[in-house]
Amino acid sequence: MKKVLTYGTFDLLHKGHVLLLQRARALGDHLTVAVSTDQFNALKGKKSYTSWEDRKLILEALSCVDEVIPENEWEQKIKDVKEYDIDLFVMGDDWEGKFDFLKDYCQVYYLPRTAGISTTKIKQDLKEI
Ligand code: C2G
Repeated sequence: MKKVLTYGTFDLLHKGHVLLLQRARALGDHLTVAVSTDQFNALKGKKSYTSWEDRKLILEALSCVDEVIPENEWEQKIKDVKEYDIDLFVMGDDWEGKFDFLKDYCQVYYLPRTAGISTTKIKQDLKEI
């Protein structure tokens, strides 16, 4: 079984997130999604509208997502790849190159981001309604 792993905040889940997750899942047989906790988001300088528990619930409802785990810190990726027996690490290409250190442990693949949509854009557009 080819196991895929990806990370993200996935706040206000939108088409860009779903297309990333569907493409990631299609590259293997099992997709684990590490979702940034509210505490880690604060470290990333992000504040989610949706709590970690609710982001987890929403992602687990997607047929392309097999498992959701917490992302608590930047440094957990190598441990996660080993612990969850990951074959392929996938991220959107806004992260191109940033996680190449994982190539010592698994395949690393960056997928094209979906243009024209982001959680930040959604929040800004909603302010203008
Ligand atoms: N994404 C995408 N297209 C968009 C928006 C996001 O393909 N229009 C992808 C991103 O490239 C990322 C994933 O969806 O792979 C999740 O995006 P975010 O929730 O914004 O995640 P981020 O804040 O980038 O956190 O340790 C890694 C971090 O946790 C990544």
